[in-house]
Amino acid sequence: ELSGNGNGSSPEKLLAPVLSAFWDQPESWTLETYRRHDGYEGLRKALAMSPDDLIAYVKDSGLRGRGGAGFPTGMKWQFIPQGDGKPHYLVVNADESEPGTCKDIPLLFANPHSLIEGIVIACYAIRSSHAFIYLRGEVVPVLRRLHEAVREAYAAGYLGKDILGKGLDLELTVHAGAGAYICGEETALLDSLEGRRGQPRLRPPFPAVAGLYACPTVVNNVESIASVPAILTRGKDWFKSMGSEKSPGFTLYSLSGHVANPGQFEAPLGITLRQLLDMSGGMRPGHRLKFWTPGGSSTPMFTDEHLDVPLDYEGVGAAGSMLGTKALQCFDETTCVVRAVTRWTEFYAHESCGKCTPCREGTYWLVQLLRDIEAGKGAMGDLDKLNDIADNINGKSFCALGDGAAAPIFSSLKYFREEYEQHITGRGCPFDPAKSTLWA
Ligand code: L3W
Ligand code: SF4
Repeated sequence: ELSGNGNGSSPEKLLAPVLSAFWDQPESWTLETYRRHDGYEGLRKALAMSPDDLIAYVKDSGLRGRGGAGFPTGMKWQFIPQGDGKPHYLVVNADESEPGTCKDIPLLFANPHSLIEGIVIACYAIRSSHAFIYLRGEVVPVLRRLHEAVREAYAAGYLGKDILGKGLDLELTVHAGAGAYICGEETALLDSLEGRRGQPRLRPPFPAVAGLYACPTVVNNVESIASVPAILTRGKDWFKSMGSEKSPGFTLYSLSGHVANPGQFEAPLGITLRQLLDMSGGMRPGHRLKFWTPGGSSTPMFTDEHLDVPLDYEGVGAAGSMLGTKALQCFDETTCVVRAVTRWTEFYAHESCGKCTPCREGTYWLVQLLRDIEAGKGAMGDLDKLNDIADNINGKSFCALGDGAAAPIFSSLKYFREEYEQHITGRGCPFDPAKSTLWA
């Protein structure tokens, strides 16, 4: 793995992993290994501060949510009202399901104690005595490992009553979801956790005001919370020395697709895909980049023209997309863009929760049109129809899933309209699926 060490952003200096620092060590997931790498030292520092000072410290570090939206973490903690007499909850969103996104699950598998330590710190800050981890249900080995890490943390006095003799009590519950993408949306996740069908709630009120069991709740992504202990042990200035002013720190980038070495690469925010490819071995031999996603399929796609876009919230935003979950799915020239977009759209149609009409009906129509075009049964007018339907989903749906479904349609038509037209005039797909390993 690559990562930033705060020495600047030239690639050769990006060589000190943080969250992934000891993933390659035997039994990296145990408490013993974690303690050998400053484990739970951040908690000691946190408990020496007042909760308010701790929130201010995390806010000052500039840490932003790693689940897709980039919302400032300290600010979210600060929203939790104090002295309201209600229970407060922390809910960790570990329902990682966005196509291409694969950072939280490996992090939990290799280093679960970084999350548990971050949870204790966050709960101290927001005065919560019960936290939940909502884990994607399909990943049973991760669930087992997480249960074991939680058991270790209880036995060592990092969870339970009077943590580290500081009078802090905290229960941690691990909950496995049942395999619905929509349960990664924070309010659907809360409904699911409460035992109901997972469907988004109207916001406002945001979870910070009325979340789990209608009580003030912080919902944070796994990577956001797991990043907090290192900020405390190494200091907020160290964290701010990486990345850019508005997007400071290090992060996990997930490289996948037609790359020589797929996997997690830890580096400062603001690095470019060109730098990441240079350091990781590039595209598969003999092939070139055609299109890619900066943050999973819900973020508008980029092309090889965007290789030098800084991968931070501002840089990617200015170039017309979103940093999202930093899931860099790279496709080479053997890939049919229509086929890739069809596959993603089938995913959104399948995962649409059905609550609102634009998304429920629109994703279904998009799939019908895309399948026809890919099969050589499309008409030129279908391209405007695709745009029109996506336009009626985008910004008019109840939650972000709808916007996510529209993003690949708009961006692929923007950059590859000719390829769609080729499918229509040539009455079929001009690509040979056998040449693209993705369809094997
Ligand atoms: C209190 C306010 N809280 C905002 C909180 C809000 C939430 C956070 C961000 O979607 C994106 C989405 C996906 N008072 C508040 C407030 N908050 N205003 O801040 O909120 P928001 O609405 O900007 O985003 P979101 O609903 O959290 C997340 C994109 O991420 N995405 C999806 C990734 C999927 C996964 C997965 O696989 N599980 O992470 C990828 O790009 O499209 O745009 O906590 O409560 N005034
Ligand atoms: Fe459900 Fe889709 Fe509407 Fe979200 S946008 S509430 S997933 S139907």
